[in-house]
Amino acid sequence: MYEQVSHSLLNDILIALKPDIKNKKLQHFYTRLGSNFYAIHSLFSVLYGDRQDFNKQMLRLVETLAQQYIKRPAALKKMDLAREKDHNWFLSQHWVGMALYSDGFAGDLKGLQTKLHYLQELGINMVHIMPVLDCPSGKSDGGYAVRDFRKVDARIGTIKDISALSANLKKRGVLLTLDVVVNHTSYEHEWARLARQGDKMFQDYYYVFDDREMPDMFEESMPEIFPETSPGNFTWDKDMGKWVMTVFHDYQWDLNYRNPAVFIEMVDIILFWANMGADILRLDAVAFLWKKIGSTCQNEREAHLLLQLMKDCCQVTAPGVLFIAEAIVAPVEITKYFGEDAINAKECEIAYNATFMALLWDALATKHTKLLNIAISNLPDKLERATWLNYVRCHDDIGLGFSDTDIHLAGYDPNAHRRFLVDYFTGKFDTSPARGKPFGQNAKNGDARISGSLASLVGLESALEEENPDAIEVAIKKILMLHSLILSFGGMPLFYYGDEIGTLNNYDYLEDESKSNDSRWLQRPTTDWSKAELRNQPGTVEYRIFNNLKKLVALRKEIPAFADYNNRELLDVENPHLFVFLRFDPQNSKAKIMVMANFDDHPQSMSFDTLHQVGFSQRNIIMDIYSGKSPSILNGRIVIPPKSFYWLSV
Ligand code: OTU
Repeated sequence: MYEQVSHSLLNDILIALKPDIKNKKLQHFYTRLGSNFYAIHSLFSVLYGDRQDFNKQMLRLVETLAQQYIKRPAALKKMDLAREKDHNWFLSQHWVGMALYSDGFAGDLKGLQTKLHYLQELGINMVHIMPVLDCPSGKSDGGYAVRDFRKVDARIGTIKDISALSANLKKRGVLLTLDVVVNHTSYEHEWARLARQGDKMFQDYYYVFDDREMPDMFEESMPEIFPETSPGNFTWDKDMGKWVMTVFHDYQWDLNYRNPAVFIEMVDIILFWANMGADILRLDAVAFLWKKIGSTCQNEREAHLLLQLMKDCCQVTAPGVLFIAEAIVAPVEITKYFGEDAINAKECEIAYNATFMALLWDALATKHTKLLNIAISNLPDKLERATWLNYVRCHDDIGLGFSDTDIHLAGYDPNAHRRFLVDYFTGKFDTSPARGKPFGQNAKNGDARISGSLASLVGLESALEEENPDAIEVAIKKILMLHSLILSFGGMPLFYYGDEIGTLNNYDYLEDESKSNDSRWLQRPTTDWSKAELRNQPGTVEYRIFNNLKKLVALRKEIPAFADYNNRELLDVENPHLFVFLRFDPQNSKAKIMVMANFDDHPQSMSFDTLHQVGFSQRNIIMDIYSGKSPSILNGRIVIPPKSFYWLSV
């Protein structure tokens, strides 16, 4: 029955389309629209079905999809067709990404083009260029407070530079990832400006209230995201004489997706960037898309429906483009952003594996892998056509979002344990070499997160200061071990710029008033290219990190068992310092890799029987493909040195 309603509406819409659309030959567009329309219509009805102008809004949406399809460059349309045929292309072990700020990395977008060879030298073939759009200076949130969704920030270049960069990357076979900040705009965005001038239509683009009645009700259940710099979730706007919802900074206004006009505008923007040549779009802060009194205003069902709808719309116009969900939320919530009740990802094909990231830091601090093992074995299975973005560090803080139940199971008290981790990484203990800083400390509930660059958090900064070669060696080992895990876990590894040469904390931000209260700037470096040059000089820290990572990247690409097909088995090896999992190739049962990591400061071992059980029977021909050596075996146990890893194969 329902299909019939949707078919008849689709027919009406096709008749009503503007002549400039109707007169075009849009065969592939119509095929895709036909096959996705039932889903689009159903989702749009659930969200906006009670509106008088529902059919008109549906028509506007379809027109938006068609207009952007017409504008989509022929080369990208060709790529769409190829990717539809090979729709699991992104699950391959071939891809290795890096996230970077174009200004921090290379001065600006033009500069970035001159440094692509450096990324390729390391083996990077996916680049996430951190937000490039126009933001008010000093109130930019590192690019996440967008003033104009179609204008590149003058500091780093122009839209032409993006086109040139995108074309250059395509020639090199490197994927381009760009951000779309879907949850909020800058208070200086045109919509916000008009709202401030009293335009009711644009006030309806945001959550705007005359008095504190509704904001107070929302506040009863909403947590604070930036408690130090932007406490509360609403800001009084003098010009408007009203309260506006600002979940992040007071200059970031939350968009109101109860208004279909907002949804259609954002779909238009998503498709605009798809048409600029982005292969992957990182949708920022997706957990926050729907606000409801009585809830935390995160992970609401409607937020998922909106994402499914965005995906279905993108499927019609630019089906080759993937979405990354940036949802730094509880482990059980994250997998929902792949889309529930489906085999194929219905929302975002890729999601940040924030759980794994935080667990790696936990294992590093405790030297124990109990929590890591428990939490990974409790991680829900992903959908078939979905994959993780595995990372060690990024531009944000490290949030300690493990589940309390898992922390209990590991034998810790959740609050005390989280406190310990913050203290450890901010160097509060004599035994800790870490040089992080707290971020987002909340005096009301004791919450805190951690900032700092990878190198400074693992102790390289303090080791270099002490000129202690042993400590330097340990720090480098930690950097390599963590990367060996994100490269082998299953999913796309995402390096963070600077980590490949051991870049330390950047303290410059303390001199800048607009940044000094946000410790996340510690981990947003300006690349020192003379330091990067040292990667060519044997013996230097840069050489040791860069070249070993390069080797790991190259090896990963050669190992089909590292592609992501739910082909990982976590092994219980009865040693609380080890993290061990098996990767296998679904196409070839003989091609197996055993990944082992020892988080302890002492050598650790596991029984050879465990390996035997999973098919590593002949101990004499087992080899670590990274070092090219056989691991030592003592009394029937395989031994792994401190802060080290193996990629074992037969
Ligand atoms: C994202 O962050 C960005 O990565 C941050 O750089 C921005 O400040 C923020 O959005 C606002 O645009 O929304 O779902 O703990 O992890 O704010 C997670 C803070 C986000 C970040 C969180 C995150």
